[in-house]
This record gives sequence, C-alpha cells and structure tokens, in this order.
Amino acid sequence: MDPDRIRNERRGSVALLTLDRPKALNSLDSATLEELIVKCGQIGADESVRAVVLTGEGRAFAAGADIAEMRGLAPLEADAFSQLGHRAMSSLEALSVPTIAAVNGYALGGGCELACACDWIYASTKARFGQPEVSLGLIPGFGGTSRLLRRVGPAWSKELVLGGEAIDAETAQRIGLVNRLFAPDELVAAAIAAGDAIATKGPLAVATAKRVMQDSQDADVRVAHAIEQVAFGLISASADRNEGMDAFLEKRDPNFSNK
Ligand code: DAK
Repeated sequence: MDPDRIRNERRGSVALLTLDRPKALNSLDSATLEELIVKCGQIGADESVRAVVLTGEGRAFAAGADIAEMRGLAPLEADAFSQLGHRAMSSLEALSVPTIAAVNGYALGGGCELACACDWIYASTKARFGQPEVSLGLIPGFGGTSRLLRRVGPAWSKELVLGGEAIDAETAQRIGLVNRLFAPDELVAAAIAAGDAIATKGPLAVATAKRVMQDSQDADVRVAHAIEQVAFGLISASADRNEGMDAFLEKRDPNFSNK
C-alpha cells in the first residue's frame, strides 16, 4: 500500500494536515487529491476539531499539480483530473471550521490554488506564490482563475495567471493574498495558535458566520444582507448565544456547548 501522502495530526482542538511527499515538492497527484477528500470527510465528522491548519513537509507547500502524472493524460482523463482537483478543493472549502494555509515554501499552480481554497493564508518569509501554468502551455485547472481572482482582484490575478511569474512572500502579503508573515520556524506554531484562539469562541457562531460569508460572497448585496439577517435570527435560537451574552454580563468566561 502507498504511504500516506497527507499526515493528519491533532494539536489540541486543531487538525494539522501536512502534505508529505517532499521529494516531489508535495506536488498534487491523484492519490494526494483523493486522500485530501477522505481526510476532510474525517475532519468534518469530528466535532472536537475547531480549526484546520494545512502545511507542507520540506521546502514546498505544494509545487503544483503533478506534472509527470498530467503529461500522460488524454483530454477526458485531464477533465477527470481537473474535476478531482475541484472536488478536493471544494471539500476543504466546505469544512464548517476555519481552515488556515500555513505556506512554508513554494505554492505554485495547484499549490497556490490549494492555499486559496483555505479561509486565509499565513506564510513563511521564504514562501513563493505563483500560477506558472502558462509556462507549461496549460491554464490553471483547480480553481485558479476564480478563487485567486476573488481574493486579490482581477489585475493581480491576471498578472499572476497570464504572466506566469512567481511573487515573493512580501508581495503576496501586500496584495492581500497572505494575511500575515512569520519566520519559517514560527509559521506552523502561529497558525495553530490562531486555531487555538478560535477554539475559545462559540463554535456554532464561527460555523454560521463562515457559511454566511461563503454563501453570500457572489450574491447581490441585498440577497447577502437577507442571508445574514436570517442566520442572525437562527443563531439567536442557540444555547451558545445565551451563554455567550450571559457570560459577558456575569463577567466570566463562556462555556459553549455547540448547541
Ligand atoms: N510535479 C511533479 N514533480 C515536481 C513538480 C510538479 N509540479 N515540482 C517539482 N517536482 C519535482 C521535480 O521534478 C524534482 O524531482 P526529481 O527530479 O528530484 O525526481 C523534485 O520535485 C525537486 O524539484 P526541482 O529539482 O525542480 O527543485 P528546484 O529547487 O530546482 O526547483 C521549483 C523548484 C518549484 C522552482 C521547480 O521544481 C518547479 O518549477 N516546479 C514546477 C512548478 C510548476 O510549474 N507548478 C505548476 C504545475 S502545473 C488541469 C489540472 C490542473 C492544473 C492545470 C490544468 N487540467 C486537468 C486542465 C494544474 C497545473 C499545475 O499546477
């Protein structure tokens, strides 16, 4: 049996997923993408997980889709590969808990698309981001033309996708692709600390706020406001909402029950 391509370790309330094929710079082959779908399913079924951190072993986060595997694909197989990649990115995106990409090195092509499927990105000062597919005569195939554009806007996403050149971590932060930069040896701990902080908040509230933002991001603003209003009403029926406000008024820490 093939060794696991993704390690899934618990750090308190945080699931730490590590892409673990460093000899191939964690490039995303079918087996990795299928494993990501399975691991997201396991995490989604485990209520004790309150946040996910995704990182890479070695000097890459992920250097793209696996070029060696893609080279042999006939058009219909390439379509199936792209669909598999989309399912993998969507299963990460659909998790109800916050997901943080801790980008430790190269995040190129499918690797950058994978980072963009997380809720936000922290990066090492050594990270590099790019969509170099045009250098290979390809275009992005795992959502790079859509998620990146929503994150950094059309001008930068066009420069990245059409120009094909990578950018450094400081530039990635400046254009809003990366939220925060850390020294390489502090990156994963910082992302886990952010997950730990989320674990102290109301779990239903965090999940509901994430869902509202995801479901309304492409909606007309009036529809987005309506989705928020309905969700605000629903969350007001939760025990956690009463507990959170009671705890504030009684000057104590809340004890949330996810109900
Ligand atoms: N795939 C397969 N192997 C890769 C790889 C990749 N993306 N990136 C690196 N490797 C492998 C190298 O072949 C090498 O293997 P060995 O020769 O040791 O066996 C090993 O990792 C170390 O890489 P290097 O020797 O090249 O290391 P360097 O430090 O010299 O260079 C690098 C690092 C990241 C600059 C370089 O490896 C590089 O340029 N890598 C390729 C980056 C890239 O072009 N990424 C985009 C991939 S394309 C679609 C579906 C999906 C996609 C598109 C369409 N459809 C179905 C339509 C997605 C496309 C992509 O992501």
